[in-house]
Amino acid sequence: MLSQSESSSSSSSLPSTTTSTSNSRSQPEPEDPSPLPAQPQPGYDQIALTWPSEAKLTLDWITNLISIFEWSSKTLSPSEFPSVLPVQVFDALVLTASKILHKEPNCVRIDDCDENSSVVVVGDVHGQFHDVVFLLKEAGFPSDNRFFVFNGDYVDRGAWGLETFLLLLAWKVYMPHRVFLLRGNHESKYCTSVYGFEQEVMAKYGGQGQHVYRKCLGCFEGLPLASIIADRVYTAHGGLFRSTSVNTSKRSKGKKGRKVVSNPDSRKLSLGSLEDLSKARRTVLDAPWQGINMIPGDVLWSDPSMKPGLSPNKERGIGLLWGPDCTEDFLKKYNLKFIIRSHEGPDAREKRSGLNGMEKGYTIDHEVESGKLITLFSAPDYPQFQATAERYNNKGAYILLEPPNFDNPKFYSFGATPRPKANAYYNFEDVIDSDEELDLLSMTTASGGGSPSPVV
Ligand SMILES: [Mn+2]
Repeated sequence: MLSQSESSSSSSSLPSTTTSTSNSRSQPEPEDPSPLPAQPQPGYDQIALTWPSEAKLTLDWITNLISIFEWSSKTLSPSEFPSVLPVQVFDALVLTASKILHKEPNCVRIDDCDENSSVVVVGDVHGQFHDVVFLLKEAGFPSDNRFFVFNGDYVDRGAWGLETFLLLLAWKVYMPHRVFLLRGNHESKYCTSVYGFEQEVMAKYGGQGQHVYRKCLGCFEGLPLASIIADRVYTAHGGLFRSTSVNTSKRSKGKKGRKVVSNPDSRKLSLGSLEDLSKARRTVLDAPWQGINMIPGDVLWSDPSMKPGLSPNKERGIGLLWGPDCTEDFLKKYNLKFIIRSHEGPDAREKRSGLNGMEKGYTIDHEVESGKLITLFSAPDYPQFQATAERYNNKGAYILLEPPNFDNPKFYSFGATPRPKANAYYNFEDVIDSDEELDLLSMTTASGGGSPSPVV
């Protein structure tokens, strides 16, 4: 094994080993060329992927996609990407996946796992394609007996967001009831316009870039927000969310007997229910930060706190902070044992006093009577591009949930896979490292998504 596992009850002990990987270099070095999927010659259009008839993807099709993307990422310039993934094949893949995703509920329930099954949970991967491939090979590919839940943030910052997202969509199409892709805050118009994915798409598809980018945004809107695994584990990118039910005590009778609803902003925050979550409108380009449809913003952007209660997440400018009491209330109410959320890498954790760092790829944030809150981050040596010479050298991690109850998580940490040289698609020297201090003005002007929701 390249990595070690440990149970959650001894989370502070074992260091992870990384015999085959390196995360101490400051300059990524290209790997030796891997075995080629075909014989790419000058004029490599013979290795262009084709869409199978009746959209019947196979394991061979996906392993070929991986090989081709590994090869193209180290051999071709970004503008040559359509020669391996023609826009027609992109269209077919994204359309097929979008149809499946849009039909899923806001909170997908994974309850057909049995005594022969395991469930792998994955945190942020941020365009680090080679690390995702390593993770999939290490954990084992999705199969009838191996479920995968990805907690979002597939794109941005890393140079291969498109390859990463398309690979995961291919798995979704191939095994729609085994692979679950949840939305992250970066699967949005605002984030992708600031942190590189939009520029990556334009560099790779040129004149067809706007079309490709729009199709990706449409697909992002279909991604579900949360999952519940085996009735024991809740997962979401950010985490918990507020209640939307009207608090009747806040209503009072007006002089002429009309009901007066108090200003929604002054309404006291309370923890939302799974019913509230099921009713949220998730098909928004950007999660609104005000108005009546606040749950998507909470689920995608919130962070845990050591301070009890629910409060606005002022650092982020959107979402909530929730305390251990809220974790306990949520777990107890739904008879759950774990919350697994993601969203905070080593850069974000560096600035959060009272919470552990992200060196191992995961942290236990709350330990309460009913269970625990875990943060899981799966992008090692993150961010790929960094203005300072000193790197975080963080490991990524994934979690394995096993029968009989799927509520005794095993943690697997792993180091970074060598990356081909690549240029960043955003100005990483100017853009702040984490998502703090969300620029609400540019969010509003970028897409209108931040403006108050329309009346529904
Ligand atoms: Mn995030």
